[in-house]
This record gives sequence, structure tokens and C-alpha cells, in this order.
Amino acid sequence: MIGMGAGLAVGIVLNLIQSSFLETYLVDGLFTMIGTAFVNALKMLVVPLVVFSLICGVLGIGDIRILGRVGGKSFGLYMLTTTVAIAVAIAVATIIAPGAGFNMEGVDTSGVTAAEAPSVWEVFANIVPTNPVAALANGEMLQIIFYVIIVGVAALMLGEASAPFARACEYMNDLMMKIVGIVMAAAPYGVFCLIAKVFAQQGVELFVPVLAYVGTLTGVLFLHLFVTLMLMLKLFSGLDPFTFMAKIRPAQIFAFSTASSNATIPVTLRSVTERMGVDNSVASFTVPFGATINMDGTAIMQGVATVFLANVYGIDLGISGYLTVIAMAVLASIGTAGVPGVGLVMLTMVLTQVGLPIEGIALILGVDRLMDMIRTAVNITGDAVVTTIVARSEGKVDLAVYGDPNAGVVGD
Ligand code: DAS
Repeated sequence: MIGMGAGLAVGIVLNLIQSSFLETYLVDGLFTMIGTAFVNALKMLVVPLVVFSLICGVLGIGDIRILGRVGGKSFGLYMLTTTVAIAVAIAVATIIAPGAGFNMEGVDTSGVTAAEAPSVWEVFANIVPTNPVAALANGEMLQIIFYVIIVGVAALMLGEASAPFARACEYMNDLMMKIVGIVMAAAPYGVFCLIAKVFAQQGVELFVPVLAYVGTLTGVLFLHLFVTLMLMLKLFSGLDPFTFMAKIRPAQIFAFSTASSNATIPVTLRSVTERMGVDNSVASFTVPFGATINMDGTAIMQGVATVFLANVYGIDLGISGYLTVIAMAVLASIGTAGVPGVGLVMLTMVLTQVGLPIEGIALILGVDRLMDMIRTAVNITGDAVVTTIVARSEGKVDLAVYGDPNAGVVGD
């Protein structure tokens, strides 16, 4: 937040001064250098983060046979909620059209043409890599995700024999989380330079589209949280949504405060077991599984941000472009670990896939920390809803506890 405020102030002052010297040596020099380095650092994280986070997510299923029931049900529901989330996000953002009419001045968008968005058939045909190493080297994310899932399933099928591999992947995943933390520690400086540069070039007029982005994103996040997820809970489990929302609140507050689904896992687990009566035999699998592969809030951000940046740069992505975004965001959510700021890292992947300039991230970076807090609360709520639905379908919800307003409240 400090980086954003300072960057905003400096950028607006520079825009008012209109000094060519400062423009050359400060805005186009120092700020561009540091800002570009920070965006590059985000891009640097994507491939290794997805590879190890996703392998651990698949290995977390534990036993290939679990996939038959609880794993299969929860995986299917997680993919459904994420797909609905981003489809609604793109539809609403297309109607509201945040950023429309605001053309980035001074940014040569002539060279920025959406990557010849392939047809939907090509997107799915090209998911299978001919050379996994080339896919990794070239950052072909759909191919990487496909290949990593295959590797994870094969390791599951090997059972105990893959234990050393699983331990190595867990270690590498922890290492990647540390590296994400290091990069995010530099965020205030990167945000300062990117915000200062973009506001020095665009001036206060930029406030309007950024506020439109924040308003649209927040609106869709709340729509998903209070309408879509609650309708799914009622339809698929018959349980009362108002009771659910009252009992999941401690976990939502914790997720909002930490902006980390992973850090919230213990709180989410306790909320669904002690306060809602979900049996631990289901929750102990579906909650950590969801924290790894289910990111409805993050997918919503990626949908709204893509529409926003396409509007700002005046690029028409077309239906196939948005279908690619939906596929990427759903697959990216599988490979997104639940730590602060990781959704933004994945956004660079989605933007690259549809040919939108990564630099556009500068426009939303300053408000992303707050948006991350809200979308993380949405992420864990989705995990808890699917957990409750699956547990209900397995007859593993103690309805006496679920209906008891004071269940599990002691010590909250
Ligand atoms: N902060 C992430 C989480 O923990 C979500 C995100 O970065 O989008 O769920």
C-alpha cells in the first residue's frame, strides 16, 4: 500500500511538472528499469511454481483410488465452481466494460496485437506437448500443466515407490514458496516504480478506469461469494446457506487478513468440522486439496483483469480469446499455490497466452494487495462449500452440529 501511495503521488507530480529531463532519466530510466525487473521476476516464478505446486496438488490426492469417490467429486466440483466463476467474471466485465474508452497514451499499441488467438480446437489439441522440455523452456503453460498432471498421476500409480520423488517435489514446492516470498518482499519498490511511471505518463485520468476495475472485480467477487456459491450449497446439499456463512466467517476473516489460502487451511478445517459437523475423514482431504487447486476468487480476478486490459489497450480478444482465458485461468488455478500475490504471477501467464502486454499489470498492481485479500476469502469459502457438499453426499455431516448456532464457537 505504501509503494502504491508514494508511487501515485510522485507520478501525479511528475505528470504536472512535465519535465523532459525527469521524464527521460527518472520515468523512462530508473522507474522503467526497476518496474520491468519486478515484472520479469513475477514471470520468472510462473513455470517452477506451477510445476511443483501442481505435482504436490496431484500427489496430495494420496491414493489413485480416492479419485474414484471423494477426490473425483471434489475435483469435479472445484473445476465447476472455478469455471462458473471466471465465465460470470468475463460476462459481467464485458457488460460493464471497465477501461473502455481509455486509451493508454504514449504506449505504442500498434505492435500489441492479440496473439493470433488459436481456435478452441487448436487450444485443446495443442495442450499435448511434443517435447515437454521445450514446453518448459518456452513457458507453454497449457502444455506444462497437462504434462505435470500426467506425471503426478503416474507417480500416484507407482504408490510407495514414488515416495522419494514426492518428498523432493514437496521440498521444491516449499523452496518456490520462499522464492515467491522474496519476490513479493520487493513488491513495494516494484509497485512504486510501476505506479509512478504509469501515472506520470497518464495523469489523474487513470483513476477512473482503475476504480472501474476495482468496482467490477469487487462486485463479481461478492456475487460469487453470496449468490453463486450459496446457490450451489443449497442445490447440491440442501443445507442452509445463512448458517453456513455465519459459521465460515472466522476462516474468511483469517483469509482476508493473511491473503493466503494455505495459511488459512487449519482455520478452514476447524470451521467445517467443529462448527458445521463435517467429518474430518472428508475435510482433511478436500480442504488442503481445495487450497491447492481451487481458486475461484483468483480466476475471477484474472477474468476481470483480462477484459480490463483488453479494453485499455483497445484489443478485441474475441470469443476464442476469452475461451482461452477461461481454460488458462481454470488450469492456472490448479497450479496456483495459496500464498499472497500468486494470482498476479499467474495473471502474467494468462495475459501472455492471449497476447496482451504484461506491462498492463502496472495498472492493477497498486490495488492488488487489497483485491488479493478479498479474493483469498472467496477462495477458501469455495473450498468450504465443496467440502460440505461432498461430505453431505457421503452422509458425513452431523446435522445436529450444523444446525447448532453455538457449535464450535467456544475459543473462537
Ligand atoms: N493469495 C492467494 C490465495 O492464497 C490468491 C491469489 O493470489 O490470487 O488464495
